[in-house]
Amino acid sequence: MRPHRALNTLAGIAGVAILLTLAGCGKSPSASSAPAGSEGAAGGGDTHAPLVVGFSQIGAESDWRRANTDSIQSEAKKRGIDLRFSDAQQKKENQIKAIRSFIAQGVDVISFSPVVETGFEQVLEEAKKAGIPVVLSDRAVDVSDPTLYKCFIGSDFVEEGRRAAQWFIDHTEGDVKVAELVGTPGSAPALDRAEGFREAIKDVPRIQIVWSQSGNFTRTEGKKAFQAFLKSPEAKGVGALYAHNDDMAIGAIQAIKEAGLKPGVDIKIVSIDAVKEAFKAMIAGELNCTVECNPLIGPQLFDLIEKVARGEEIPHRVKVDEEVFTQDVAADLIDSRQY
Ligand code: GZL
Repeated sequence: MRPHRALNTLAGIAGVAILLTLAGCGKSPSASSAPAGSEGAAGGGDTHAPLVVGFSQIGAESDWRRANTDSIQSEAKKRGIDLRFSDAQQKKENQIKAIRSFIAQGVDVISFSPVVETGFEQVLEEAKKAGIPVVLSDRAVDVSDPTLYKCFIGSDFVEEGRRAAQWFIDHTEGDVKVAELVGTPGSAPALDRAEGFREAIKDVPRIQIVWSQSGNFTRTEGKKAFQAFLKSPEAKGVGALYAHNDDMAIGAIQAIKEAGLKPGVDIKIVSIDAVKEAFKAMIAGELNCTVECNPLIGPQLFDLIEKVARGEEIPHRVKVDEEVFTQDVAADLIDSRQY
């Protein structure tokens, strides 16, 4: 069963737990504050030794990811945590290798953002056998045993897909043919953003997705995929693009302009993340709406990790609050955007 379905049934119960827990998380826990990399036995066991956390990051594929990495690395530094950070270059096998290395190093807690939902069961079993708790950051895994990880902190990608569709429902009339640039195939955000969008338009027959292809969450691949689409017969009559992230939308905007069309006008565009480049595109009238997906989860993530290191209970699912931004507010808000 895909994680968000299983976990949503517990959402209500966990809701109060989440609020109570995060309230507790707000206080800086009494974990050691020794500077990162200081001497002393690794691990939270000794009150003076820094907490040792192994983190496998997906890569640096988008502005969102780079902001997420900055948030994680800066928060670990601020808390004096010994962060063992690994960049997987968007490859699952690199993440599995990194997690095995963290197990061998005997870190206190493992955290990672799984590039895709499946294929991590075995290595998570190994971490559990080694007694090392795991906290998922940003993306979920699809595993049969939910005890293989202590918590998943990240956005509600299905809701993000619904919100993207809602912009087209509210701001278009008549028949709308939609092209979709999909994120990394098999990843939680790609699967869930596709699901949420389709759920929202299932009772709106005038809006139909007529083309769907992966741009792997990158600007380059998004542009390449959309260039090919614009040259194909499938592009006839398409007046809308739904991109699973801003980077792919920005690549598509370049392709649309090179094809002599007006992005945001000839082809209305809604994407997800709400990075600064998306605000610039909205100010230029080239993007119509971006649905926020907040990458700045470092503080919440390490609140949860430090609680786990102290053996305290934490909610199995923590959602990140987010908004929707449109052209009319972009100029006022761009200077306040932190990523
Ligand atoms: C979403 C995150 C996605 C972003 C993309 O939480 O996993 O991965 O939407 C990023 O920009 O590449």
